[in-house]
Amino acid sequence: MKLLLGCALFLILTFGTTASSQDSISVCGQNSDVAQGVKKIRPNVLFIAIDDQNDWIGHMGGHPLAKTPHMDAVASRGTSFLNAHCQSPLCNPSRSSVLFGLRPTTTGIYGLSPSIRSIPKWRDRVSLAQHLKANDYKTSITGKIFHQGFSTKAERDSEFDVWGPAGGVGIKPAAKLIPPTSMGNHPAMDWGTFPHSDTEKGDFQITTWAIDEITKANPDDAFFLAVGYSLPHVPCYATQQWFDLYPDDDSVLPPINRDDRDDTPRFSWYLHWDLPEPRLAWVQHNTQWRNLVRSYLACTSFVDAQIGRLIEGLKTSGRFDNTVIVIWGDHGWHLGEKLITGKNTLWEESTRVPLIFSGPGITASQQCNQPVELLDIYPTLIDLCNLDARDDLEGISLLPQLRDAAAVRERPAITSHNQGNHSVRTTRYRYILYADGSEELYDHLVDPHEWNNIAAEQSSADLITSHQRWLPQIDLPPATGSAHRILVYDRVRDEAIWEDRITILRTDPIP
Ligand SMILES: [Ca+2]
Ligand SMILES: [Ca+2]
Repeated sequence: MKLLLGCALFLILTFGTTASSQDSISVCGQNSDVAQGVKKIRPNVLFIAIDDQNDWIGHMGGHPLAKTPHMDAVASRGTSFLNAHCQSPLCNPSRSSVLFGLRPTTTGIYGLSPSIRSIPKWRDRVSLAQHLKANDYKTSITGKIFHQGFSTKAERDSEFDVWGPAGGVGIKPAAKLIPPTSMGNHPAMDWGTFPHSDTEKGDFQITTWAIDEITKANPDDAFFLAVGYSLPHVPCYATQQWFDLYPDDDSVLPPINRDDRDDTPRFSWYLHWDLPEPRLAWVQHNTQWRNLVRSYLACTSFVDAQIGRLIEGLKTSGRFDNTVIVIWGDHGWHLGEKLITGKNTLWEESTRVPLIFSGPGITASQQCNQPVELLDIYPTLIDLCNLDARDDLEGISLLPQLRDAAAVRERPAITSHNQGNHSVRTTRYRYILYADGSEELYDHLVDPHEWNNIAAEQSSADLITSHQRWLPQIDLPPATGSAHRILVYDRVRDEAIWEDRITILRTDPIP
């Protein structure tokens, strides 16, 4: 009884304190610290990234048939941000932004290369994991968290304490399941089902490792466990049971507008000029559209089931109540909308992602409709873990919204893709400015699919001005060593250079 009373007093005394920490002790099975005579709780953090996961998550409503009961349960127990957006619609720049707290326009990282650590200015930048480690967290990683690997053990050790399996696709079919795709027949451009077991998949295996890591975690240590799922990134293979969740007919297809690109600037094509991801015309011509959509949905449900296993492992370990869970996708994915598949656009399909928080200090059963950024994860976790604030992060803590989803957040969500191309997403609108000065404006109140570009309408002028004031103040050219998905525009010559190899002229036919 004395112990229980002590615990209750401890909880009363410590909730919401901001004192800095020094010595770790274990009180009542909680991770805690003592500083200046004040004790405080240190929650564990389960940090779950999903590669190329768009808004096709049950409770987000991005696809009416999407089945993700486990993520929906996490959302019900916490706060889900329904208007959350990546800072770049591509793996490396988006993940660099999340993990290091910087916009792509601040680092110049827009492509799949370089890694942020190879840029001298950011070589010693303290990442989210390093900041937690410096505050006595035990940090563990498995699966795809960073886009790039690290070549030496010393480099890996400086990023995380413990490295689990890298995960990835796992078992693959003997040959591609779909016909050769246009634009290079990239091996990753594949999807469908073939005879295999869920246990042979990288995402299953990293989950097993992560559960074991939770189970054996020292109860006196707070842990930061980063688990990065590689699906539904292509190649998106799933076993038949996950396909069976979705009808094998055209009811699974997302709504599209055949004339959708008639009112988007020509420059919008430049952002995805020559990519491995096939266009809608290709998947339709090759009767692959429905197969791709079902494969993507099947993989999302499979990943959701792995998240269910993780949560179950957390509950079994007894650490569930003192663990902050954050689930995020690094950027979205088009599955036919705007006549393309893939990412590399500034539209809703590319930028909108799941962002869900649950755990201690987070109000349950909340959905927040205000625009927020993945960049906000770093400062939010600092607040939720009761760490000292940092003044070098470009995100804003979401703690006010995690307490009350209606708390006002003035700044919109900004997404950039190469220098000069930006989207500003407010509660109601999306404004896009391209490097050549062309623009788009969408009113989500009446146009949730962003089909009707109203930028040229006279009544839009004031709205455009009000959105433009949020454009990034710093807008760097690509960092040295940039490659893959890099677009550079010369305004004087009106020429765009794609990938350092293709000069795009105003008159070139769209590929
Ligand atoms: Ca990705
Ligand atoms: Ca349109």
